[in-house]
Amino acid sequence: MKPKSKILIIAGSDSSGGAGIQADIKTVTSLGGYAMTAITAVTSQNTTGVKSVLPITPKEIEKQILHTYNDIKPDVIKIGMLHSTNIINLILKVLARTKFKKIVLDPVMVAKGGAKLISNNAIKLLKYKLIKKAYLITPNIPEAEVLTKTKIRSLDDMLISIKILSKLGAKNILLKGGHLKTKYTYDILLNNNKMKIFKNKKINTKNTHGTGCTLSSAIATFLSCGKPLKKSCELGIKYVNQAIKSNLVYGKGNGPINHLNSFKINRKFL
Ligand code: PXL
Repeated sequence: MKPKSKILIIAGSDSSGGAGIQADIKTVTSLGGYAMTAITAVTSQNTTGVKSVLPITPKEIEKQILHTYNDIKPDVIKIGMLHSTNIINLILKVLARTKFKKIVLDPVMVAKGGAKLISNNAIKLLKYKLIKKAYLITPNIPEAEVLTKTKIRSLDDMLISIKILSKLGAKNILLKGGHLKTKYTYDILLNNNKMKIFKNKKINTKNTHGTGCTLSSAIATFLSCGKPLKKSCELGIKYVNQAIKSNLVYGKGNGPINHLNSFKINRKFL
């Protein structure tokens, strides 16, 4: 099978394989895309928590991006964990010098076990400089709370928060509602001043490590092969839900989802 499109992933490595660049590559590949990578940081972690984070130098990240990009042009860029102001400044510099078509930015802040994956100053830079460059941002509720300085406890709060987020300049926003303690999960897409709410039955499991990375990579893959934004989000959410439903139960903590539980979707939709 020949890949349908090419995606460059700029993100951190998760040694446990459930989140980060490992989740991104698995997602893009299982949905029929070609994954390229620029690693921003190496984390040592397992399902019970993060042991350490080693940032890669901006110079090395720049080389990974430009050397790859100058040879094989990606259709879409997915950005995940960025970690520091140095790394975000580098990404801003690279973006100014290249013609990336579409950027899907997952504003990664905290790992499932609570470890911080980005510094406070870097959050400011992401908020005021990088978000503007994105075609789509995919914050979850804790990330949206930080970015909007509001508390989100309900679907109504999400609707208020997404409007505040839109002032930061991203073209489109998918606010993910999985952290709310509701029977259903509500994910809201704001696109051209129009809201679309994706409502899905919540799957009761602690094994959801890497869902955010997976969703943004799945959406990036669907976009990269020409699907419209709303359809890409709908299919991305379906893919993640299928992957959660499989319930692998690996490890003692918050285990990974099953990226391979998707071939049905692949055949049906791509
Ligand atoms: O899920 C957010 C995330 C992103 N990137 C890396 C991670 C995690 C969570 O653990 O490890 C590298």
